[in-house]
Amino acid sequence: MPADPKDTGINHRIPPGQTLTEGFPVLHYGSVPYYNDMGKWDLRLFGWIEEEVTFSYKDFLALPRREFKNDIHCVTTWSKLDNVWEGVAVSTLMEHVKLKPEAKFVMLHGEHGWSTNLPLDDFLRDTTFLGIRHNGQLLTPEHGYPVRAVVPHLYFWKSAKWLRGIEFMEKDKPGFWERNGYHMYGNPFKEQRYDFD
Ligand SMILES: Nc1nc2c(c(=O)[nH]1)N[C@H]1C(S)=C(S)[C@@H](COP(=O)(O)O)O[C@H]1N2
Ligand SMILES: [Mo]
Repeated sequence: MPADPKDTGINHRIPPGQTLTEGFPVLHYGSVPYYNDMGKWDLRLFGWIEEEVTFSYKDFLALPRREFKNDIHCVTTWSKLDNVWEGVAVSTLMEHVKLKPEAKFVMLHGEHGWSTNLPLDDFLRDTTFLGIRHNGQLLTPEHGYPVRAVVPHLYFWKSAKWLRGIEFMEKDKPGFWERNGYHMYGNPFKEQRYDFD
């Protein structure tokens, strides 16, 4: 590619076919869950692990959190740069889990049976986390309160809102959008939008 004198250094951060937005669009299938009793909320880790682990909301909030900065890319062609999040690193979460050797893929389960799949190695990246705050504010119900996954190196549909379960799987299986024509992996820099890309 020829050098572009107007390139301020962010062009390489914008994947092909994407347009920047300053807003924060809300996108999901189905309805937004509203929680009025956090005592009923939990996050269950299950599948190919030595022992199932369930975090209550209180347990979850007791996990150490840190700041994450990233860019997000939605398959519907918007990208949003320089997001600042607060969340629990996957490495912190995994201190409570002993993986079995069979575990190779992960299914993230949201509220109402929504799900999305990714390889275990992508889940374990140090850029993947479980977020509770975005740009200084607690996640709104529309953006996934109380806890959403954030997997910034894949299209944003992999970032499950209203996370309730993390399933460790031996074989890859399509989640909700993946069953409906989206790509099994979803690398935005390779434009892996649909399963025929
Ligand atoms: N539980 C759940 N998580 C979800 C979705 C959904 O329908 N249900 N949609 C995904 C899609 S397609 C996108 S683009 C992002 C949008 O997140 P936002 O509404 O915070 O921008 O959430 C993802 N996470
Ligand atoms: Mo999306």
